[in-house]
Order: sequence, then structure tokens, then C-alpha cells
Amino acid sequence: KLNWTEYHDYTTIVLFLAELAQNYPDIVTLITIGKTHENREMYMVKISNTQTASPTKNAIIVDGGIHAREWIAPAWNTWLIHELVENYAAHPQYVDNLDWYILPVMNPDGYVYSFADDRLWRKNRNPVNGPCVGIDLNQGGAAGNGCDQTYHGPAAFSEDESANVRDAVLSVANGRTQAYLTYHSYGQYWLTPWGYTADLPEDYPQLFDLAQNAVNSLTAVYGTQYTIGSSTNVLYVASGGSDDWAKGGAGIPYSYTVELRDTGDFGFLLPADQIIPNNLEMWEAMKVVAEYVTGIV
Ligand code: 0X9
Ligand code: ZN
Repeated sequence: KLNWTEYHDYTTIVLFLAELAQNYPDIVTLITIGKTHENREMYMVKISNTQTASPTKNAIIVDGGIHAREWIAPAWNTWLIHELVENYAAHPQYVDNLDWYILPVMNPDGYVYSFADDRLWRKNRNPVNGPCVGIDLNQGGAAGNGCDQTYHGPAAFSEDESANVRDAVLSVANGRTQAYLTYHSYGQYWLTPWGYTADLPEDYPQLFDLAQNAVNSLTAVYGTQYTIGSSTNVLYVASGGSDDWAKGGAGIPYSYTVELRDTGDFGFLLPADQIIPNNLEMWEAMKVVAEYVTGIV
């Protein structure tokens, strides 16, 4: 049993996922997608009703915690899993009509390090940078200096973690995955591709429209404001983002990076008493995305 009144370490989260898979075998499957640099298992939760299973069902892929210090992202992802599964009876349509693939902690080594050693750690823990450690799993064109927080590493998908996610996404995407949401913090942004160029995708109006509807429902809960736009245009230009790859590389049409609470009062150190409000408002947005995706044929 997990709670969302505090942040949990990796071991506790994995235990929660394993228990859920055991208690809800008709809905939950725990998939191991490969190991991290430090040999930790990476877990993706498949939520799919075996009664209504179909290989052509629309799917949504969600991840979070690619940046270690952004603790609110795994806290939201685990809550989303909990809501879909343990509160299934309240809204069965979200599970019956969709397959969910949720990777709550994308960077386990970094996450563990941010609990044990350095709360503001961002990268993975691969020591390939001379005197420094870690590669930013979400950057391609950023820093070439290994000691930098956004060091891009030797090559695209050079890291175990990003290669595992690439393979997992490609194995489930196969034409039926309509949405990919990657959760970060902070800033309260709902970002569309592209992050590598100021040019917009040709279906930007549709991407914007769904984002707008989702954010409207989110804001209706507590008045929390989110800024919508392409990463390059509302944040900064940075290539190698997983959202860009999910759209351009894996062909998933509705691909977003969502930067969760807050706008900087606490930043990465978001107090734990904001986890539940953050999750309740984001759930309203998530439902809008799920409803939209359900209707796509
Ligand atoms: O810079 C990032 O990787 C993300 N922001 S964060 O503060 N959480 O580090 C934004 C990524 C946006 N997407 C792309 N640039 N493709
Ligand atoms: Zn981030």
C-alpha cells in the first residue's frame, strides 16, 4: 500500500507495483524492460483489461522521472496507476477501452542517488565523463561537457535507460499508441514537439487543441495555470527530447512533455503536501486525453 502524503524511494515504489500486479492480475502486468547502468531492473506497468483485450485497442504511454530530482513525476505516475487500478470500479471505461503502459521511474539509478546523496541530481549514473558522472537522458544537442547537468552523452541512445525505453515503446507502439506523455517538473507547462526546432509539427493545431482541453479541465480544479506551446517556443530549444522522438521516431501522434508543479516557489523541492492536489488536477487532464484517445479509430 502506497500513500501520496510523502515521496517514496525506488524500492518502495517497485514493491507497490509488484503487489498491484499480484492483486489485480486481470488488469495489471508488470513488465521488465531491461536494466539500468547500475543493474537495477526497470519496470513498466501494463494496465489492460484481459476481458476486453484486443491487439488493435488504442494505447497511451506514460513515463516520468527521466530527471532524477523531479520527484513529483513518479509520485504522479504511481498515483495514476493506483487510480486506474484500485479505483477501477469508479470509471471502468478508462481501462476497458484503452491499454496503458506506464513507466513511473525512468531513471532509477538517478532517482536512488537523489534520495541518498544529492537531492538535485538530474542525470543517470553512468560514469563515462572523465571526472564527472552522468548523462542527461533527455538531451541530444545540449552540453558537450561531461560535468554539465545536461551532458548529452556520446551518442543518441548510448545509455541503457534510454535504449530500454526506446525498445519498449517501439514494441508497444505499433500503430495503436495515440498518446505519449512524459512527466517532468517544474514550471506548469504542457509542451508539444518540437524541442529541437522552432518549426511546428504540421498537426500542431490538433496537438494544441487537445492540450487546451486537458489544461482547461485541470485549471477548473484549483485554478492552477499551465502554459501550452511547443517546447522550443515557450521554454527553450533542446534536441534529443523523448517527446520529439516519440512523435518523429515512433510515430505517436499526440506526444507531450508535461512540466508539473510548481512555477518556482519550491521548484524541484515541491513539498509533499502538494502531491495530492497536483495529482487530482492532473487526473482531470489525463481523463480528457484518455477520452479523446478512446474515440480515435
Ligand atoms: O530540458 C528538458 O529536458 C525538459 N525540461 S526540464 O526542466 N524538466 O529539464 C524539457 C523537455 C522539453 N522537450 C524537448 N526539448 N524536446
Ligand atoms: Zn525534466
